[in-house]
Amino acid sequence: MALQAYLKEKREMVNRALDACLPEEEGPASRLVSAMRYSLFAGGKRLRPILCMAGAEAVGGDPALVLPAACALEFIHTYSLIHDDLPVMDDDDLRRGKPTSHKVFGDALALLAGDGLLTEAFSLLSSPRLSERVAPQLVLRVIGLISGAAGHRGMVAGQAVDIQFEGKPADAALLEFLHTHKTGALITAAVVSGAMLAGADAARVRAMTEYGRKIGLAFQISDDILDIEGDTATLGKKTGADEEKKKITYPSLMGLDRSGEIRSRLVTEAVNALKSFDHRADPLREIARYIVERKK
Ligand code: GRG
Repeated sequence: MALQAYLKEKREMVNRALDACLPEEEGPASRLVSAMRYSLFAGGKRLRPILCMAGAEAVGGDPALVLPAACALEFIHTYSLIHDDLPVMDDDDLRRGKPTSHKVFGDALALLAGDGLLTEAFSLLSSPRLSERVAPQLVLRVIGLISGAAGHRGMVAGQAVDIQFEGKPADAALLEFLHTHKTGALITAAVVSGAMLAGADAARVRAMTEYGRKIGLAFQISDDILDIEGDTATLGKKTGADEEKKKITYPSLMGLDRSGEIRSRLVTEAVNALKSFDHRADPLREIARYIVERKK
């Protein structure tokens, strides 16, 4: 219950900040901005921004200080969902319980809404709101970290492999590459960027990186399991899609039971990675456990 209250409080902080970052606009670009806001406010869990703030808190920082980075992470995540749903990628009709962006705004505007969100993320990261309160060298390192995690060495590489290997034989190494890149990279960058902006030393950054990698992989295994065991109404997206599209997933390669065991082991390892942290890292410990229990 304590975790639920924590998540709610942080989600509300993020939602207010996102609204301020991207207000509705009048004029010729108003429909583009509406498309960006449509997906941004379609009801996401805000996991990545919350991890960023929890990462800052765990090292004694102020979560409000890292809000521009937290919002940037949600912009990048939302762009990736819009593009992933496009007919040229996974061609999905439902996301976050609502019709996908291209179903409402058409393919071209959905593509551009994603482009707009991705680009604006870096505008947020480089804004004075961050660099006036955090050493600019730290901000630059965080921009490097997040762009690396989002781009062709991170999430984009994972997405490329996901699409390229649909229906093809895969082994455990490819599966791990796919999941650590497509999902794990941005989740790791979220928690590490929060800690870095709050002044974490090298040892703490290493511990956070370890924690992020473990929960990122566990989170994607949960996603794979929910695609089989979850329901569309709760998840807000179609289930059974992985099997239909012959995606490479943990259950398809290892079976459901083994996938659950691997996920539990990863969560234990994630919590162990934080053993040198005090009670301020409790939300991160709880979030790791929540990954196993989540239903959406
Ligand atoms: C298009 C470059 C590009 C990348 C797309 C995120 C992604 C990569 C694809 C979405 C499909 C998918 C199942 C990805 C795995 C990551 C994942 C579980 C995304 C959903 O994240 P949640 O559950 O979503 O945090 P909400 O809606 O709560 O924010």
